Amino acid sequence: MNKTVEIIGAPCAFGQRKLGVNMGADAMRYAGLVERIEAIGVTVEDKGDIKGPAINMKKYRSEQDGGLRNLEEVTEFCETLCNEVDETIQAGKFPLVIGGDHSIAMGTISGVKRHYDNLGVIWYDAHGDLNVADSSPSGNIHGMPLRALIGDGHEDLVNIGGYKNKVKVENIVLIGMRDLDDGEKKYIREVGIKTYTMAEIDKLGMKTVIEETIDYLKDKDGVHLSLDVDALDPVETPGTGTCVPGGITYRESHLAMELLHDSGIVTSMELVEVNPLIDVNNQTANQAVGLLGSFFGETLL
Ligand code: Z70
Ligand code: MN
Ligand code: MN
Ligand code: MN
Repeated sequence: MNKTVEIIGAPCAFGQRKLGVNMGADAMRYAGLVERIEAIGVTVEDKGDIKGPAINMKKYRSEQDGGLRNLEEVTEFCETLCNEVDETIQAGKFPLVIGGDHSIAMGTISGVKRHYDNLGVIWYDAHGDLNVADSSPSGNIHGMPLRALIGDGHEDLVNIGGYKNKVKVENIVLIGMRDLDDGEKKYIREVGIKTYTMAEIDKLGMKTVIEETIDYLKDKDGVHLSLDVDALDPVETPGTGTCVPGGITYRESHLAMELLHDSGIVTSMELVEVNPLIDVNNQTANQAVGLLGSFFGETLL
């Protein structure tokens, strides 16, 4: 990485119901994130945390907000984040957003997309995050960000940053899928999103999955990597709110980060859903920092 990496903390928990994910950014700082990237010889600046609305976790799906939880808070958080990310890219720096729950991707990518006409997105996650209110089993907005970025869902979410249609379906690669809701499966098949479920990862191996992903996105003018730690297997990586067994290993994830680093195609990144209150000895944040080390060019020899 020859650019300065600018860390933006996004302590948002409004996209789901488990408090603690708002402490994910600090858990990664405590795990040595800045020092780890500096040790590679990359310049890092920590911009600190986005100032969002005060904690106020609603326990209900609001009829008024189309069955969504904390719509106003998520929207406000994402609007602020969008502008911060925009500013970072304008300053010629690489934005590394650390969450926070995955609803923040609507803020990150809305800011990123202002700078690219044809943005590719890698969604490394157990989940598709492709719900709209009607297909959502939970009303949790962290299950909806990718769909809102495509242009479907509540108007407030779709229009974050003051414009809509940020991500084209043909520019997305889903990796790690193993907990898709029925409406999401139907949608993925209908519009034909490039998808690597756990079955494909097992059959092809992570090396081929990432090589094919790089090849698929190589002509885009920018690529955003959105890494939800729940893509990883909860036996190794338990500190996240929606654990799904049968996931990607820490070691496979390292390989993915190393190959993406070597390709040089990724132009922005976020790492989300680390929840230190659910974790064991901060090991999930430690692993997240390890993966970020590999992503920014750490080598074993
Ligand atoms: C489910 C929903 C989800 C993350 C869980 C789960 C969504 N599909 N996303 N954890 N990061 O409620 O929409
Ligand atoms: Mn600012
Ligand atoms: Mn997610
Ligand atoms: Mn997930």
